[in-house]
Amino acid sequence: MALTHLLLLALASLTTPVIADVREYDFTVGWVNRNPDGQHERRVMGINGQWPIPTIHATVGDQVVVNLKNELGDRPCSLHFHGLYQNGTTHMDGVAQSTQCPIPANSSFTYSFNVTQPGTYWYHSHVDGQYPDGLRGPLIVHDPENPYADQFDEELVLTLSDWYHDEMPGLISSFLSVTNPTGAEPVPNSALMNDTQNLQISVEPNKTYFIRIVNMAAFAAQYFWIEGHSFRIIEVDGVYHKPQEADMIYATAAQRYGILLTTKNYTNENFAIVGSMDQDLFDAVPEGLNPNVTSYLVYDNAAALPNATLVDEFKPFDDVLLEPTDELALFEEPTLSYTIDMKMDNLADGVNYAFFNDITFVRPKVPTLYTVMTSGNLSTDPTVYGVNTHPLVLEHNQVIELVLNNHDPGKHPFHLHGHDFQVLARSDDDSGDWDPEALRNGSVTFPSTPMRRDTVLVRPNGHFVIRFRSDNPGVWLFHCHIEWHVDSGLILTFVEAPLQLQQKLAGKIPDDHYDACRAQGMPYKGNAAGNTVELLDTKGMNVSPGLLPGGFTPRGIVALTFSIVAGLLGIAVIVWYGLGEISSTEQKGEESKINALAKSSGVVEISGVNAAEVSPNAGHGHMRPMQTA
Ligand SMILES: *[C@@H]1O[C@H](CO)[C@@H](O)[C@H](O)[C@H]1NC(C)=O
Ligand SMILES: *[C@@H]1O[C@H](CO)[C@@H](O)[C@H](O)[C@H]1NC(C)=O
Ligand SMILES: *[C@@H]1O[C@H](CO)[C@@H](O)[C@H](O)[C@H]1NC(C)=O
Ligand SMILES: *[C@@H]1O[C@H](CO)[C@@H](O)[C@H](O)[C@H]1NC(C)=O
Ligand SMILES: *[C@@H]1O[C@H](CO)[C@@H](O)[C@H](O)[C@H]1NC(C)=O
Ligand SMILES: *[C@@H]1O[C@H](CO)[C@@H](O)[C@H](O)[C@H]1NC(C)=O
Ligand SMILES: *[C@@H]1O[C@H](CO)[C@@H](O)[C@H](O)[C@H]1NC(C)=O
Ligand SMILES: *[C@@H]1O[C@H](CO)[C@@H](O)[C@H](O)[C@H]1NC(C)=O
Ligand SMILES: *[C@@H]1O[C@H](CO)[C@@H](O)[C@H](O)[C@H]1NC(C)=O
Ligand SMILES: *[C@@H]1O[C@H](CO)[C@@H](O)[C@H](O)[C@H]1NC(C)=O
Ligand SMILES: [Cu+2]
Repeated sequence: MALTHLLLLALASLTTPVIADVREYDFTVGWVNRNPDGQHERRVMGINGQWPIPTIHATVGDQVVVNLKNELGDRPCSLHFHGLYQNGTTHMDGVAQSTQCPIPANSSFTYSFNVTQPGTYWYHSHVDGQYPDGLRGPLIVHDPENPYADQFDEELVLTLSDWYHDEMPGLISSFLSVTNPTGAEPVPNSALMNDTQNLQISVEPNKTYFIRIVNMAAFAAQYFWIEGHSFRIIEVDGVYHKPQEADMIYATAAQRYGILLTTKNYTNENFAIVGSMDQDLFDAVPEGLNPNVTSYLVYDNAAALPNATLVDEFKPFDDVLLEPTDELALFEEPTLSYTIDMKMDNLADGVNYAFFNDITFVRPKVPTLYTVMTSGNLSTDPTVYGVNTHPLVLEHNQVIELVLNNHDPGKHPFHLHGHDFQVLARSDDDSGDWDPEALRNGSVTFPSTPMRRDTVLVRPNGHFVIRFRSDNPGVWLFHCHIEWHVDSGLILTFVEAPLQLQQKLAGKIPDDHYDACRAQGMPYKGNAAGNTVELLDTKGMNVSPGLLPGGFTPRGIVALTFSIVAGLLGIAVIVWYGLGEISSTEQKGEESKINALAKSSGVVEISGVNAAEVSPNAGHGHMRPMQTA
């Protein structure tokens, strides 16, 4: 009897692949002083007095619990676990004013979720453009069933980052300022590898290392290569792909690459590992900036550390060429295809903002998830979420296609929360908008097993086409992962399967989440404006500043600024101050006043303000409902 019991137990343990663990982390977020580039000491946001902050480790199937205490003193924080699907736990996604209220100073908050996907991820603050001040670190989900497990001996984690000597709040206010009408982003002071420079990585000959590379930058993509070595890419953004040989990769902010590096059988040389920030992203490269960071692959401690050799041309591997290991086929024709035209432009406060279909993101008063939970069957009406969250309500289990046309000369890495997506097409620079005609006449075909990841680059004045399945009810942002553009509004909100979400989460959002709102007097019920009675009445919601009178270009603003400085256009000064006062994001209405002022001054040319841009459904003008196949 006892024997059979034991036998059964033994059998059970053989057939149970993994025993789920609870990985519990107590994180006190506070300030520490560091000087990671050796040029400037500053305070950074650490955890438990540590910086770099700890790496979160888990195994597929584990439950991760993070007990967070905010000891930043004067500001809120939050943690987002980048790339994790949070399937069934969208309230743990960590996005202030989307899935929770920011965690106020001197309070605690618990994140708890199950990890269902293996791979290389990271975690970071998702409030007030805060993570570049240091609150970002790797999150690794180990995989007992890694299909490439027999091909490597050891694992290493290597982070890339850009680095600023100044703190974000000051940088953001000068970036989003009337004195920066072209929206020039602050340029980082240096590049880091593993939050330092000149890191020595000791390796043994004739071994294969699985290196998990995470770019945690605020802004800069990095070209990355290892002198004298090529490597095989096997993972991007947590998704295994069939091994492809590469000499160099291009990792945008928020992207991850898992590579297999086989060391030489014998050598007494050491090799430079180089990261080089993509300076095309910078409007102007400051004198003396070193965009490069070097580490060393050390085979022999006694040998010299070589200086990196300059390369003339960057020829990174094209990630779109990868094929996922699971061979997941191209999703069927979408039930919803949404075309996003993105651009940068100025609003009436003179500040340069970023737009998807003429909408720049402004946080709602009530976190969008809480609006879902308290709006009953009106949760399927985008109106309740407020125009400036740019809500797109998705039905459950549909194929969703996004076509993004970049009407900006910059590169942008776009990230979707709660999913990875198939990348069907991604154009070169300056190839203009996606032309659906090209599909019909057969000049473009989509790959049959498209590459999948959660963050993808769009090239200057180019486009991409991606698809995902709405199989994860939740509130998920889609946004550029350049932190400056998050601050200037390059975000939209997917409200995915809100009715199913209400059922799944009923009674499941812990009380400490609501406490965060209560402690700050933030509403957590009703529509975007906090109206719990008339859900379709969003009066009082947060909106962006009004439109700039037509004809006002950034160049015009610069010219005007100079005119003011020169004191030549007295009347323009009046217009200028008139404009400058309208900085509140609390309702428009000032628009007509600006137009009147502008008209009467005769300084600005009026060329027709597009009223459609502020209508609540403006964002839906580009939605192309499609026949279900
Ligand atoms: C948090 O506590 C610290 C130390 O007790 C105090 O200086 C600070 O003002 C508090 N912050 C807030 C927002 O209450
Ligand atoms: C997480 O996994 C545990 C079992 O390991 C399960 O009891 C719990 O319901 C899961 N939570 C969610 C939100 O799926
Ligand atoms: C990089 O830093 C992480 C911790 O942030 C550490 O776990 C890892 O070992 C470091 N990698 C190398 C190659 O030293
Ligand atoms: C390299 O390692 C492999 C096993 O991984 C072994 O078979 C081979 O002999 C080694 N070669 C040298 C030159 O050490
Ligand atoms: C290392 O040795 C293995 C077999 O021992 C051989 O297949 C491989 O080509 C060698 N690699 C290099 C870089 O010399
Ligand atoms: C690297 O460059 C520096 C300065 O350019 C030089 O002093 C040093 O000798 C070089 N090191 C090697 C190993 O060539
Ligand atoms: C950084 O590296 C690139 C590529 O090798 C090179 O072109 C550039 O001159 C380097 N810049 C500095 C300041 O060393
Ligand atoms: C919405 O819900 C209410 C009750 O909560 C119900 O009376 C009404 O019929 C529902 N409307 C729709 C369109 O389902
Ligand atoms: C297909 O349409 C695209 C876009 O309209 C056009 O550029 C291309 O030349 C056409 N190709 C063929 C084979 O007709
Ligand atoms: C979420 O879980 C459901 C099953 O509960 C599954 O069908 C779906 O594919 C999952 N979605 C994601 C993105 O993990
Ligand atoms: Cu961007």
